[in-house]
Amino acid sequence: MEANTHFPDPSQVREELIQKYPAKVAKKRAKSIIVNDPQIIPEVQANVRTVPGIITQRGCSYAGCKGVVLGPTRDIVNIVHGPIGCSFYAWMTRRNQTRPETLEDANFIPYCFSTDMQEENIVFGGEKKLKQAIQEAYDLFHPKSIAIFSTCPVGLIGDDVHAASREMKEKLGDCNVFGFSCEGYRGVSQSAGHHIANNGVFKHMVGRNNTPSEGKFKLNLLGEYNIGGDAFEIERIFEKCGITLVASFSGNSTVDQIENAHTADLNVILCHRSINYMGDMMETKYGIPWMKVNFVGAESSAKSLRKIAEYFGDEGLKARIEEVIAEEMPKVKAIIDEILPRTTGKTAMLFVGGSRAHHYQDLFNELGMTTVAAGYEFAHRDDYEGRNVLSSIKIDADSKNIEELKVLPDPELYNPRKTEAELAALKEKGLEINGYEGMMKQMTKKSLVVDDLSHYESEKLIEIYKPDIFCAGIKEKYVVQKMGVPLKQLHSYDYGGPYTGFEGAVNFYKDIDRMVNNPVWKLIKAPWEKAGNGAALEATYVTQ
Ligand code: CFM
Repeated sequence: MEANTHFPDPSQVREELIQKYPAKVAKKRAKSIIVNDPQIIPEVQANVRTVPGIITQRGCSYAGCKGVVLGPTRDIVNIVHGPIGCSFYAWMTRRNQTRPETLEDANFIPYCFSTDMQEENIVFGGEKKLKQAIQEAYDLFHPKSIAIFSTCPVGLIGDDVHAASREMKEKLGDCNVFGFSCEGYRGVSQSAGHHIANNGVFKHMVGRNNTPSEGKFKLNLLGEYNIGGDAFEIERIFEKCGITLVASFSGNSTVDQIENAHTADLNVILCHRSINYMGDMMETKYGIPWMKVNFVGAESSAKSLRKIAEYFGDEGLKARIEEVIAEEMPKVKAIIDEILPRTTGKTAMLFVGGSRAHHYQDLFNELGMTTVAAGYEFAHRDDYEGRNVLSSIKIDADSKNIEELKVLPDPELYNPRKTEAELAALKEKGLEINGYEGMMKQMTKKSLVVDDLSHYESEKLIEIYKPDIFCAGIKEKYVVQKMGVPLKQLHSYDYGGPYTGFEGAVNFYKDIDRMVNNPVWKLIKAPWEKAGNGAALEATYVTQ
């Protein structure tokens, strides 16, 4: 795509963004605000602590572990060990959908399990209460698995959730109980929680069920959490193509699937940030290669399917996939042809967690729209610059805090699915195995890349660029819309979705068309605009 020349000078924008900060803060933020060059990708400061006082978009380690990775599996009872607030705000807020096969199948997603820690538990310890909670959940539901999530006070008072889990697992006999030390403060963001979750799922779940899985082309879908039904659409496509989905980590998934995941022959990774650890660990222990794919965008979906076919190297599968693409694409094309003239030339900004700021650029490209600025809340340098920078990433004290599992090939189950020669041949064909090129390579020259965007910076960016749409989350939504710019929630999708695959692409085109072409935005005046230039705005509050 052509470089965007009709936009403000990004170097100047960068200066403007940091101008108001104290010198020390400005110096730090400057390293995370980068003018892109896809040819010579500059270094982005990422995965470092947010400066105190700055309003960040980030969440916590507990959110990444409990909410993101473990939350979407429907038949695990996820007990939060902590004060009730940590559960209330984590309860069903991510729109991860699930579809039990029968009405009798376990589905605990609508429930909210908490030990409801009180002051007494903080002073005298909460392990007794935790064990009681595990027993109560078991008696009520008889789940296959119970997972325990530590909130901040648990780490502070030293409750041993692992010992309590072990004890209860032994006592109950037929329930797999395991704990996570995912206290909110464990890392600089929810990214730490992803890593902790990957370690726990790998240690306590994957490999427990060796029943061979059926099917000729068996894969796991890693890093797809079925927000707004995304996984349902991918499942539909796989089924049509004759691809067997052994397990999904973890949208629309079950305990049995994850425990059996090591019987698949390929891992495809959607969200690299949250689950790449699993891909690497499964490769080392079981010999299953992983491949980065993207099912966000119709073209990207077709490309990803072709990559899968190439990996399996089966002519029948290749032909079937071409048939499916040929069947699905005309429906997509009919819609995009109608919408494209209305969206072409418009601009977007994307600031979401760790993957979508990259993936959704494909859908905006399909709409003829340019992403002028994008960034992640909590991703690492490899998600920006590509995995080839992995060896040069400095491991700081915060990262050291998170356990790196020592993984070895399994003496019985290690079975390299491809020989070295086969892998080399695939590489030769342009198939990147265990690789990810990151977001910046795909973005235009002189677009702006901002890591851990602050609230102040987001307002400034909008003021300067006046984008046609801003993509972020609920915390940003109404502030941005009051500035007269529509905000699409890319975490929860507002009330929409699915946005993956072919049907998802159509949904997205229609939703974005409705948003960027709605005349209502021109009628909105921000409070300061209404007050007139220079008029001071005051907060109003009630006093007694
Ligand atoms: Fe991966 Fe996600 Fe994302 Fe993420 Fe998230 Fe999410 Fe996200 Mo919200 S796992 S990194 S921690 S794609 S919850 S489904 S939307 S910030 S960009």
